Amino acid sequence: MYRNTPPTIHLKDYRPPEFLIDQVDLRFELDPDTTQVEATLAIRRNPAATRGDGNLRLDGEQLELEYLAIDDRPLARSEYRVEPEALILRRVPDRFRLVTRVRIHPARNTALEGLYQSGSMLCTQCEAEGFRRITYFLDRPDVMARFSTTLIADRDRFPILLANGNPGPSQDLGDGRHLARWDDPFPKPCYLFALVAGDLHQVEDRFTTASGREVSLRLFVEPEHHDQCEHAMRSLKKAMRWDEERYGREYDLDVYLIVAVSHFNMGAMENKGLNIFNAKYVLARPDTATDQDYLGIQGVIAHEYFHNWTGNRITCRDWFQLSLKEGFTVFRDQEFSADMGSRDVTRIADVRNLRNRQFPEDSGPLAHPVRPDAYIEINNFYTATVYEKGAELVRMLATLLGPDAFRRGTDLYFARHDGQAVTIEDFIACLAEASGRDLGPFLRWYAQPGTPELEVRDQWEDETGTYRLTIRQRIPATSDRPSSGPLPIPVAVGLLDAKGRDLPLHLADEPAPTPAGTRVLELHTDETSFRFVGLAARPIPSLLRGFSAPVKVRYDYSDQDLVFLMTHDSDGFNRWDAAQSLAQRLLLQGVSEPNTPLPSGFIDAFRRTLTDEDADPGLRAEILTLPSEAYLGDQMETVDVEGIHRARETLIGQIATTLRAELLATYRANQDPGPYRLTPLAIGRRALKNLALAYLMHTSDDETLALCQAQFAAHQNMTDVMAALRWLVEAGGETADQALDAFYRRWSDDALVVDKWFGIQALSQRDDTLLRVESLLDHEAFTMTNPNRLRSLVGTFCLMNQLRFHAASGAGYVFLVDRVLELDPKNPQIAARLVQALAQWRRFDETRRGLMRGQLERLFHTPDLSKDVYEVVAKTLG
Ligand code: 0A1
Ligand code: ZN
Repeated sequence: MYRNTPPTIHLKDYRPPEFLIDQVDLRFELDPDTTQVEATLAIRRNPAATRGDGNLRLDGEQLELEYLAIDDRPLARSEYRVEPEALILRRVPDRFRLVTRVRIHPARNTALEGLYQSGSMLCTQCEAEGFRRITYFLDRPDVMARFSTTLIADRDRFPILLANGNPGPSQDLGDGRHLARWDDPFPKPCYLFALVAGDLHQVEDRFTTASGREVSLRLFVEPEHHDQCEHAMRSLKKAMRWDEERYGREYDLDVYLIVAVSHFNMGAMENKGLNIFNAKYVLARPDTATDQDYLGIQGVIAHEYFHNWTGNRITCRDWFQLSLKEGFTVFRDQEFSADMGSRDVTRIADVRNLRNRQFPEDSGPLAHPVRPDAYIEINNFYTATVYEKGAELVRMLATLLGPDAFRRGTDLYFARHDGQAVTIEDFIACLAEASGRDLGPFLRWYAQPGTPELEVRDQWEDETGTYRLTIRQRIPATSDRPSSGPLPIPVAVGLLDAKGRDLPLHLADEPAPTPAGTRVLELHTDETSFRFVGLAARPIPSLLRGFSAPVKVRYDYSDQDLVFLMTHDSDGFNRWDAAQSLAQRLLLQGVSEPNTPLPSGFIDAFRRTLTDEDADPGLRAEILTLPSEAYLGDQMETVDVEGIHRARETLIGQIATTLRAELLATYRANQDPGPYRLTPLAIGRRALKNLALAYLMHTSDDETLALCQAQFAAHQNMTDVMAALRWLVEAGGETADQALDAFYRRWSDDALVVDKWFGIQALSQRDDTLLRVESLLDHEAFTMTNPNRLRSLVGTFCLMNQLRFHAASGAGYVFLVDRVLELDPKNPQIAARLVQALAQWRRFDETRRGLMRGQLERLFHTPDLSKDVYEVVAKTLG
């Protein structure tokens, strides 16, 4: 139990800051045990704010104040007050220079917020509110200041000293220490502050911007990773060029620094000029990283780079506007990835991720709008809704405006708001002004939680050759919030003839048809009808192509329609989506009536896709991948954990047995003995081959087992090794143990690969998985203090293994809560994320519901929970 319920912060209470800070000069004497931070702040009253009580309240947590002066005059005890989370200065002048000196303890910082130690280096993480653990400050994004940073540290232990901006003079201090100065000319909020000190290997490259500026690009990694940097550097240069071409955005400092650290709560951080990355999103070599790792690195490197404009040059007025920078930046990185790789496969991966993570969030107890209006702990709002649904909203805006008007809108946004901290309304206003469209109603998307549903009906009139589509939108009622009114929704559709060709689309009130292909229909009211004329026969509709809006579509397709779309649709995304819908239907039928025969044509469509040499192998692999157990669970009123598993295994078995010859042929045809390449084709071929292997291993006879073992032993690249290891582990017994031992022996020195080793064991569907996971807690390589390691074992088991985590005994739930209680005092951010494994508790049968509820209550009644965990538990219990 939280002794006093922590306060809720509301968007409606936003007030401009009473004071502004123009210049910050920081001086760090760095040491892992005790670091001294001296801050000199040029502070003035904000003319745009109403006057308060004349006091100045600075944020500060876990700081030991040593010195305090205004305009060089040390303050008397009566002139200030130190509280656990603030420093209050009484009756300050309208304009003054404040000097504070505090002591902090990086090596004791296990929360990894503020200044902390990772291995032998020191680094920072300030978003959202970590800067207040470094020095007293107005820790809010609408206070933008110019920063200079002076770093002093032992030269041998910390030869590299980095901070934001451009490098200034450095100096040997003669006493074993050295000093480096950094100046950032761009005003920024303090959440973008960063420093790094360490003994690091540097990889350097150059980039010439479109206007001819030379930028030095530097990547810093722990020395043993010196040969795992190439892909990150290449990705950075591609992202820099893409942002110039696509958005007209150039880089603005002389240097761009990226540091890979092994202890990091999230993926990476866009600190101005000095990005700090979870090493997982930097380091790659073909023998250590999978294709998915490579793509993840490319996407995250781009994401952080794109933040330089969408987040840094223009930032958020307050944390409720988080999606202003995150939604837009995710949209930008998704489009970049689509341009660099296979557009269909990229889109499918993004939508699968949205459906698997955001849709459940949006229908559960933690649902919130893309722009939340209240929070207890802002760190809990770095969510799939703010990020991924936020990106879908920007995508819809881009679709509604079209590429030219959208670009005019973003140009206007960058020109008008450069150097400012703004709101989502400011962004929308620029898009509206540049396009001449009224986007007022679109703001409802930002305020309305829940996934809208589109009910689609159609009608064919043979005599007139008219086809009518009627689309009704329904916004699910979420708890306390009334629907905000109809949403503007772009619905991309195509109509197919019996041969699968796209038809010209001629709406009744238009003089001429648009050419065959896709067109975007717009919904603005609760129900809209579209009448297509001039058709020779009833068409088959291909709805919501490319997933043009984050909604659920209900349309009464027959099994045959879905088979047809899965094999014929010109829209690759919808081919996949039709396959998903059909597989979902069969699987859910299989749960309730286990012996239902497969509809005719299903296996045939699978066979055709498997052997369709003309289609992109990556897309074929996606089409042939069945929906996950968790996704199927989310489609059921009450999740039937074992029923879903059984039905899915049965279907996989049927496919594997019937198509064994084709699967073997596909496996062999897509072997690639050459050097590792990262082209979409090479990635797609590996995906297809490993999908074939997964089906084949389901029957696991001697022949397929030998194939799998050979692939594992050949060690061509980590993608193939992991694919093989996964099924060897699933095979169990000695086969599994030998493979796991060999893998660990080979890779025990590479932390990111060891994470994979833990993860694959936690993912196993074998019935002893929890026991194994529990014993792995005692493994020499396991530690709770590294978030990657913790996620790989505990996170994978609790969040990605529905079958075993939700074992009917409830042992998984007890295991989870034990870990959360252990972790919460050390790293509340990660603890709060783990608790979310229980968020869907109401969706399960009565027994499991009771067991989960019991564990949530156990948490709720624990004294001194962090705000982070308290908020998640309280909202989950409801
Ligand atoms: N802004 C970063 C994500 C991030 C957020 C919070 C963090 O610590 C609490 C760290 C990183 C991004 O979007 O990449
Ligand atoms: Zn981001």
